[in-house]
Amino acid sequence: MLNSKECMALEAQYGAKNYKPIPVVISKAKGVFVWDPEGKKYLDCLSAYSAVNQGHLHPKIIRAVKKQLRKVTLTSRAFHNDRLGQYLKTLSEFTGLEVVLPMNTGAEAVETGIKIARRWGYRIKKVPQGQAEILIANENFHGRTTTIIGFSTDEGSREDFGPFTPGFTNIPYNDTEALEKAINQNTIAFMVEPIQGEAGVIIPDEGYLSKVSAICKKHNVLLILDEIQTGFGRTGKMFCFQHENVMPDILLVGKALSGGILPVSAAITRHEIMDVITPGSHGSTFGGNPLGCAAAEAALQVLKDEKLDERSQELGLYFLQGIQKIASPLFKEVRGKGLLIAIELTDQAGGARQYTEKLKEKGILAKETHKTIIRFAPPLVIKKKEIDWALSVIKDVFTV
Ligand code: IF1
Repeated sequence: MLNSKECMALEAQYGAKNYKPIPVVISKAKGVFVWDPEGKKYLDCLSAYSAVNQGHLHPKIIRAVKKQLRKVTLTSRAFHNDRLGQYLKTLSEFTGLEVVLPMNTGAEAVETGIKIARRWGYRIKKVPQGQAEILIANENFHGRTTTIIGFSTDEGSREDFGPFTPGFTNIPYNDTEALEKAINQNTIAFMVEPIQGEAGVIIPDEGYLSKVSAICKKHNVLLILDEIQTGFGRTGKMFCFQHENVMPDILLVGKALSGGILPVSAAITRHEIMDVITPGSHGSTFGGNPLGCAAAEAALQVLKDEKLDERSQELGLYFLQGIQKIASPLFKEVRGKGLLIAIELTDQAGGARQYTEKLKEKGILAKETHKTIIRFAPPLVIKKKEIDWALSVIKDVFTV
């Protein structure tokens, strides 16, 4: 078995340098904890960017996957498989929407949402060919494909990757007036994150989503919610839109949909919208594969059985208030919803990276975003006493 140094050296030599990871190698995980090859134990406060909300290697999900591994893993959609239908039913009922298009990664779900919306725009809303326009928020993060980064406002993500796909217009986030002003007769959709993750856990004003929803309805514009990061209990409800009693026209999900076992994502909508998708117009070799379906069905069951949305709400508030109480002069703001929490540091703090590295030394894995923001998003199965321990470490690291 390789030690941490050897693992990192191999990555450095043979891997593309598209990441700058915290210098820790994870070789084993269980629940909220991970271990490095030397046996050092860490509390995972990132959850693979909210993909392991159910905790690492959840026994019920692992059991379901193992069972499926003895039967069939991949059929392609050229044939039916005996897991897909039941899974689609479970997911549509779980979300309150009607019909699912299964994909793998989050970015693919986003691309799928864009394709559904455009076809709906031309065929149902009757926008002139080639004129469909989708509104997007500034500071968005929806993935890494060339189309998606084309409407990113983050230079690091898009620099020298053009030319980009036309048909997208950026507007300010958390600004319903800007939304209403930007809508014209060719606007088919507004795609938005209910909380902006990569932007630094930016929580919009209360009422934002419900106003957005009303504006979209009024102008016959589809509301596409990207809940790839905020979905499945992360913010204290199964979906972030449930905080405001709205319903998206198209819901995009991924990450924790499979409990972190496999890439499983989906675009979910109503029949009247999904019906524009016809045989041959979209698909994926692995999308809807029986192994992914088995993992996802079990992952959804775990969320329900263990009421992870309620846990997230309750323990998230406890964790958030605990960090706020530390009241370090290095904190500019501590904010969060459910177990999606961020500390924004003052400019005097000198950058977040030194603190994420110190946290790592003391046994907590968290990741900085945008130089001054540290995100804490542990698996939703975290216990109060583990949060208490985390709070003592955070206090230690930020005491000046
Ligand atoms: C990376 C952040 C998280 C997402 C939303 C779609 C996708 C993501 C709202 C695409 C993915 C990731 C990808 C990851 C970093 C990460 C992230 F820091 F960028 F913001 F989660 F916090 N919509 N988010 O957050 O999903 O195709 O990756 O499955 O390393 O790029 P994907």
